[in-house]
Amino acid sequence: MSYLSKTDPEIADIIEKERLRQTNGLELIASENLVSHAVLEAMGSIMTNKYAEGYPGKRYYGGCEFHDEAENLARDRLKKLFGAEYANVQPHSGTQANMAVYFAFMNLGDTLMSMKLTQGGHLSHGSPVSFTGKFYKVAQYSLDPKTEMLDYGTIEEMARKEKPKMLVCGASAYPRTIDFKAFQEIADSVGAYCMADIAHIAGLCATGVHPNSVGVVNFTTTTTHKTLRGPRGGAIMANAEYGPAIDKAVFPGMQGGPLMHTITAKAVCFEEALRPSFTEYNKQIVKNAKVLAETLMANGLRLVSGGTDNHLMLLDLTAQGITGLEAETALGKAAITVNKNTIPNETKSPFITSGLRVGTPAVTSRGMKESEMRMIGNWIATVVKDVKNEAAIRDVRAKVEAMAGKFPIYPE
Ligand code: DSN
Repeated sequence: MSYLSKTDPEIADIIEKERLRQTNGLELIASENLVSHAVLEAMGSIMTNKYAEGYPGKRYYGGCEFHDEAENLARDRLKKLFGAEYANVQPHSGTQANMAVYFAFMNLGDTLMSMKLTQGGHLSHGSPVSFTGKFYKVAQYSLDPKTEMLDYGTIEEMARKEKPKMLVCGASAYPRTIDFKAFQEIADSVGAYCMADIAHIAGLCATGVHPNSVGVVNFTTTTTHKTLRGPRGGAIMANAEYGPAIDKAVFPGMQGGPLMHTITAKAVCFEEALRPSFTEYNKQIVKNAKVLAETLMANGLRLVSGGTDNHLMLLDLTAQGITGLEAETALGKAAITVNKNTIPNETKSPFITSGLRVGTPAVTSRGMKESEMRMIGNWIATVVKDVKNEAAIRDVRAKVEAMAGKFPIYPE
């Protein structure tokens, strides 16, 4: 920040405060992560200075030869990582990746079938407050009320009745394995397309820690900043036959100039993800999540579906008599960052909620392992069982900061 601190000390100070927050606390928001120095460098590079509307070899601006090289590398590395025939790395976000697939293969008013937001789905899967709920007819499936897991029989029944044009699988708060093959089979049986939004579990899918959706379902969309540990952005993968329609839907369909510094940083992230150490990292994310989940349950807390198979877990705080908002606030005071989250059959608003979503990607990036997860689980339990006990919260905060100090976010 040597330039910024001289030219704009106000902003430099804000960034420094955020650096300290990330350094001294524990980031347990399931959709967040810590990128490498190399990704940061690419994001902050002169690649931001260029317009490159179009695609490699067919741009609407001159001087794009090195941007072509960067975008080609990003696409090739992403294809290699997931075994995809086709990739588009231009979507600015996961929602825009989803939008491009819908725009490419659906007409306005067609039926979109997906998981309900309160059951773990995503806003861009058909919520009435998103364009998806306004442009399309939406049919939404829930989890099995007993197991709190996906019930493929019920989903198949609903698909037969609703006859969707697009069946969406993937979630933002589902702690269990998703059977992509089953979803594609259901879609095939009713003549629908199947799209998997793997934003949360992309790193797990790329490394075989969770089954891969690419090559199984028609379209796979993702973000690049969650378990993939790259810059904030989106991407789409599919079989080659779908490529031209998706390319057109992204540009010029819904975006203008691609963010070339982000695409360059995506290329860096995908190369990092191709290394064996990234597989070890993703295995550790899941091991850590399992231990954290067991520790929370051993402390008497209820987890939706009774555990986790992936990087996240969902706490149901109903028995504690507190809301997700109260728990998030109390844990925030203890320097543990989490987010309140709706749980299946939620009775409260999305701003209050009865649950908390907790994930291990960022703390695993810092090198924390099972023993740290046991401590973190016990600290979370201490706070959420007694959210008004300021002395106990202060005590947990001191312990959190001491542990965080041993795991720097950017060790030299
Ligand atoms: N906001 C993301 C998450 O936290 O899961 C999804 O878009």
